[in-house]
Amino acid sequence: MTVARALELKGVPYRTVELPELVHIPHQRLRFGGRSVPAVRFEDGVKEIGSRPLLRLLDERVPEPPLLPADPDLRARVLDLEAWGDEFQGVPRRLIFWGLRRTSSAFPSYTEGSRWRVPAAVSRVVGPGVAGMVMRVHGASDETTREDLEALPGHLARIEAAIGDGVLGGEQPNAADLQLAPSVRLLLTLDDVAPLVESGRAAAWARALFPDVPGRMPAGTFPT
Ligand SMILES: N[C@@H](CCC(=O)N[C@@H](CS)C(=O)NCC(=O)O)C(=O)O
Repeated sequence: MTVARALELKGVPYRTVELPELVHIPHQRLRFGGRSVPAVRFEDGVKEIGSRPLLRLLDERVPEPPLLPADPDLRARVLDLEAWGDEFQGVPRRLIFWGLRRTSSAFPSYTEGSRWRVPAAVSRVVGPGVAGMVMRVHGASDETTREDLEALPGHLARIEAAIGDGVLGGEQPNAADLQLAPSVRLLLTLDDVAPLVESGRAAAWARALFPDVPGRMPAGTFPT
C-alpha cells in the first residue's frame, strides 16, 4: 500500500503482480535478491526491494511531488517516523495472522479482490495451518500478541502526537504518512482493536489516505 500510493502520487502507472503468501519468499530471492514484498521492477530494468528504499528511489526518478520535506528538521523527523513505521508494520502483521489462526472464517475478507482469493470452505480447513506457518515466519506468538496489544496505546499516542505536530496528516502526504497509515488502517480491520484507534485522529487520517482496505476480524477474536 505504501509503495502503490507513492507511485500514484507521482503519476507513475504500474501493474501489480500478486504472489501467494510464503511462496513469495523464494520468488523474491530469485528476482530481487531479498525475501520480502513490496518490490518494483521499472521498465528500464531498474529493480528495488523494500518500501523505504523504493520511496527514496521514486523521489530520485520522479521528484514531484516530493515525499520528503525540504526543511532539514522536518525531514529528519519524517525519516525518523518512517524508520519506526517500518518496524511498526510488524504489529498489524502479527496481530492479523494470530487472529486468522483463531478465526479462520475471516480469511476470505482479507483476500477480497485478490486473484488468490481463498473460498470460505477452504480457508476454514487450511486457514489455521497457513496462519500458523506465517506466524512463524513473522515471529508471532501468544506472547507477542500480548506485548503488541499492551504496547499499542503508546504507539498510537506517538502517531497522535505527530499528527498534532503536523508531521503527519499534512496537505501533501509524506513518506512517514505513506509508511504508517497502512498499518493503522489494517488495525482498523480488527474489531477488538479498532475502538482504540478510533479514540483519536489516527483513524480518520489513515482512512483518508487508504479508504478501501479489505479485511474484517470479528470482535471476540482477541482475549479481552
Ligand atoms: N518492512 C519491509 C519488508 C516488508 C515485509 O516484511 N513484507 C512481508 C509481507 S508479508 C514479507 O514479505 N515478509 C517476508 C519475510 O520477510 O520473510 C518493507 O517495508 O519493505
